[in-house]
Amino acid sequence: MEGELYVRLGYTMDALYRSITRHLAYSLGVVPTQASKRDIYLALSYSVRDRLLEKMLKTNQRYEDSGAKRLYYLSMEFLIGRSLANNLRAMKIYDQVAEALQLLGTDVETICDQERDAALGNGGLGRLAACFLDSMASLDMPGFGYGLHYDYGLFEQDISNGYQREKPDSWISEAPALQVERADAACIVPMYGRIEETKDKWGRHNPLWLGWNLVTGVPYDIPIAGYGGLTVNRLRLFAARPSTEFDIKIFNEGDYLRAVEQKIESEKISKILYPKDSYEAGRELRLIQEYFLVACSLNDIVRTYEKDYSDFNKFPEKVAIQLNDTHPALAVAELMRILVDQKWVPWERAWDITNRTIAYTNHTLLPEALEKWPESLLARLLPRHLQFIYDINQQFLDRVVTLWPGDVDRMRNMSIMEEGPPRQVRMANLAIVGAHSVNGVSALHTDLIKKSLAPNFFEMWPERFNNKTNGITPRRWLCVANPNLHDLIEDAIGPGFVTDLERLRELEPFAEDPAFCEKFMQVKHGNKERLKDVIFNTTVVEVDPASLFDVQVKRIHEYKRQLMNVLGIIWEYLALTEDGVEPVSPKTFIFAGKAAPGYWAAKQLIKLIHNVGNTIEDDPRARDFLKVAFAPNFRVTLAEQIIPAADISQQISTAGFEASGTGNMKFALNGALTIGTMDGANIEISQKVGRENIYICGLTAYEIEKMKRAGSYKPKAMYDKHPMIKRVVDSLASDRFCPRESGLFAWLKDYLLADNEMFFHLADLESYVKTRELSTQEYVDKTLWAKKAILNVARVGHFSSDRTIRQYAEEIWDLVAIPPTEAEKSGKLK
Ligand code: GL2
Repeated sequence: MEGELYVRLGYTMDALYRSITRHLAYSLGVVPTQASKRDIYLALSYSVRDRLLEKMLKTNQRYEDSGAKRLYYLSMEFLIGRSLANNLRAMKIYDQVAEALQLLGTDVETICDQERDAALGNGGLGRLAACFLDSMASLDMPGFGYGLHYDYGLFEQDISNGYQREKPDSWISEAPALQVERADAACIVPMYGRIEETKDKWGRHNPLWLGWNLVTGVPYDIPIAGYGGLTVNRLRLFAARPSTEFDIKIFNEGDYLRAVEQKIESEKISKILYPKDSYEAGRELRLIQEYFLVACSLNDIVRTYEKDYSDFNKFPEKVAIQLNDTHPALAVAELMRILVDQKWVPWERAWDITNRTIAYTNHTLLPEALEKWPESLLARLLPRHLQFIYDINQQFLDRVVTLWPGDVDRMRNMSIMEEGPPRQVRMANLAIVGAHSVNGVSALHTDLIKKSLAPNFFEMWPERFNNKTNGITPRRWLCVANPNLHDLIEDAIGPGFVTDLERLRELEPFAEDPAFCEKFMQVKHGNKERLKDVIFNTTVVEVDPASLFDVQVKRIHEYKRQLMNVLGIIWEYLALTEDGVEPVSPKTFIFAGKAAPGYWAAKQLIKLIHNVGNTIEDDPRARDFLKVAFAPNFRVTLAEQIIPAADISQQISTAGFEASGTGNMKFALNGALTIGTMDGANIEISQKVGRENIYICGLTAYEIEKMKRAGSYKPKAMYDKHPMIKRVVDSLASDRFCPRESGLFAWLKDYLLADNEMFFHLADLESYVKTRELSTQEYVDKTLWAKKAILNVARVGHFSSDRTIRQYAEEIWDLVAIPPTEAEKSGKLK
């Protein structure tokens, strides 16, 4: 029936060809023979959008008819990357489109390559949100994303003489082809102003929030196609606009410039994504952004609910709100304000509704990332919200006092307000108090939340805390990124595993099948060949696909320890050139990642990686064995090219610092072997793939914690005792890697030898280098390697974001799937 269904859906090659040429003519005004690649890309995107929107309307109708509960995922970041190829795969029209494009004299890869990444996120947290949207749609769940429509996404990274240079990413200048502006659903957001204490007609305390400024939130919808293409959900991104194009009053007063200024001031809110990963700058505009997201989203959520219900009794049964980190924690105060001030729900009742609706995910334990905002700023920006925060805190602390009378330390610790000066609002405490569920993102991370981050809260509400180990969508990270591996697996175990990833287990017997191993290694080699070209085109470094590709790609951060990787490379370089120890296989070390623009140490590391690479390349004794490449401008699209080509995946954060990691999962799914510490989800990955199929090194989180508490980490003693550690560290202090910029890396010696070196580089170095050696030795044994790599693929099905989302749905949201009707499936519905 598939053929007939495709005709009905307009998914045949003919229909798609017609649709593309029609859009070329009527949306873009060009004839096919004169169309540029960009024209064809747009025409194809519009053709896809037509079909997606049709399905989105039907999906929405289905949800409405069912009266089902809806989940809203509030996130400051959605790191979508490109959409076109993903949508073609989801709708299963990739091959038809490929044929249609051939008729237009081009090919599908070239056209998909025209798309710009939607880089509306920094890293793991934003990409997780994107994977979750994909999973909710693929599981037919009514789950929707809410975020901000930034004009500028994460900056583009250029490398100049080894230094990072940032360039603006004007995402908006090439208007994303998929989005639909929904001016009809715009909302008004108040901010600033003052409180007037009044009494209502019964003489009750009735504070009024007056004199605010207004900003308009204009939604843009991006359709999110589930696999199979029948369920299409939506990501709604809000752009800030002035409440009227120009303030007529100011304008009429003849103050044209002030009117323009006010317009610019409003639009500033959604101008740019803050480029810090796991870190908060504490800037006023950032808080305004967070509030703007919360206010627009809740307005939309409440409005949707009120279409069907006249009171709020059923709100928690029909609405679930997930806070992606503390960034949208003001939702707690905003929902209270809407219920109490606008809907006249009594305070206690409103609190019960709020608490049963909202859930919070913590994504990091890094102290600098725990958001706190000055009370004075909140008092100015959101005076009414601050009153709600005071009231919430008072009620909460009253309970703490009842449970632990006289325990002042505990109260101080748990309070939403932190004593000053300056007094601050602790957003994590607000989120924990306001939510019925608090979850971590890996087993270790959740354990650390309970034991170190929030032990008092855990003691008070143990049932509130739970774990949801992260996952990744196999649609993007296998089907789109590595189609040849996907096809090879499908040939072996049959279709269906893309939506049921545990089925990859059926691959296990193939790890012993020489013919399959051979094909598997061929796919890897093909991916390495392709990456070789990408690297050459962006760096002019020429890498050899026959060498071992050892990859570390992620944000540059001290805790992720790119520096330890570099120390390992220097170790191997010195051993080779000074001690005559040749590595058993030639190796290519591939790095990529952005450093936050203000993060000096991270930017120095980028320079160090380049310089070490250059020194090795200039050294005839070394260049045939070791190579270092830094691929610039890491983003989703580059990850899709690098990950399928990796032999080794480096996941070497200091244990206890990486909440979960998700790159680790993407690499394992693509048949790379992990060198990793016992941190985040690495621990669970090692349990699933088996300790013999992963290279674990370094101290555990508890060992590190113990050493920290005892003050027993003495890196200088390690340096004195271990000659090779000494040689490696001293080489940094010399000008060996910076002959033209004398003294550039000298600081690293002091850094590494300080007792308070937070990330334990030298403590783990020897264990790390030994583990690397072992992995290189095993790499040379191709049969052994293929077997281990295949077993990694076969055993990481657990880390599908479908599994994660099912757990959220069952254990936190109480959300059920609303699958397509028979009529939708047959394509007969009009
Ligand atoms: C992060 C964590 O650092 C990372 O370990 C985790 O995998 C992701 C998703 O849960 O969240 N927290 C954070 O603030 N960023 C992350 O990537 N930016």
